Amino acid sequence: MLSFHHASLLVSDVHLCEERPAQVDAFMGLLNGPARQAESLFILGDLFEYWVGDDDCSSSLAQRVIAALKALADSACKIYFISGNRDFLIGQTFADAAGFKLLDDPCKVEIQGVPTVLMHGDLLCTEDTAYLAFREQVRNPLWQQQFLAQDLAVRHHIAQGATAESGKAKQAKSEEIMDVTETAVAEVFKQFGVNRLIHGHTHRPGHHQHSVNGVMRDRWVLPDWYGPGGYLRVTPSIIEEIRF
Ligand code: LP5
Ligand code: MN
Repeated sequence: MLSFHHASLLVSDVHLCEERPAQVDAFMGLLNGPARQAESLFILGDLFEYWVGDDDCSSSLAQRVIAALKALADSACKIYFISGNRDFLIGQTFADAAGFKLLDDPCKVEIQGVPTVLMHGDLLCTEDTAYLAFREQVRNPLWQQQFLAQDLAVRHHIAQGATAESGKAKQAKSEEIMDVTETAVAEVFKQFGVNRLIHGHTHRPGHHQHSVNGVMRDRWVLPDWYGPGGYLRVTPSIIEEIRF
C-alpha cells in the first residue's frame, strides 16, 4: 500500500478548459507553488472539463498542463491520478508525459499513518441509475476502442453533445439523487476497513461524518473549481481545507 509521511495535497474537479483561464492560472499556481513543498499531490478526477483521448495532447492547454505536472513530478513531489467521469480516457500516454501514476478507483493509501480511501466520488451516487448506466457503457473497453478510433473532431462533437445532454438530464434530477448514498459510503468504509474517505464529484465540499457499525468515520469532499476552487492539505497534525 502506498504510504505518505509528510504533507499531501488533494484536488479534484478542476474542470480545466480554455473558457476558464482564471482556473487554469490558479491550477498552475498550485503546481508551481504549494505543491512544491508537498510530498504528494493526488488529483482525484475531472482535471479537465472533458478529455477525448491521449492523442489530443497538442492543444496549448494540454501542453501547458502536461509541462507543469512534469516539472512538479521532476521536483520532489510524487503525483497520483484517479480519473473522473469526464476524463476517464486519460491513459498511460498522458500519465507518462505528465509524470504521474494512475490509481484505481477506489484506492486505499496510508496518509500519515491513517488508512484512507481515495475515489472520484461518482461510484458513491448509487441512486443516479441513469448515470451509472451511462458510466457502464463508456467504461466498456470495446466502446472506448470504437470511440477512440473516430476522428478527434468527431470525438469533441460527441463529448460536447454528451455534456449538453447530461446538463439537461441533471436539471430533471433531485439534489439527493446526485449525492452519495449512506449505503454506498458505509460499504466503502466496511469493505476497506478505514475511517477516512476523501473524494470529489458531488459539489458538496466539506467534512461529513458517518456512523458505521457504531464507529464515527470521516468523509472529506473536495471543492470543484467552477468557482474560485481549492484543495485539501493533509499534514501529520491537521487536515486543512484551502479555498482560494
Ligand atoms: O460531470 P457532472 O457532474 O456535470 O455530471 C455527472 C454525470 N454526467 C456525466 C457526463 C459528463 O458530464 C459529460 C461527458 C464527458 C465526456 C467524456 C469524454 C467523451 C465521452 C463521450 C460519451 C458519449 O458524467 C451526470 C450525473 C452527475 O455527474 C451527478 O452524479 O447525474 O450523469 C448524467 O447526467 C447522465 C445522464 O443521466 C444519462 C446520459 C446522458 C448522455 C447521453 C450521451 C449522448 C451522446 C450524444 C452524442 C451527440
Ligand atoms: Mn465528476
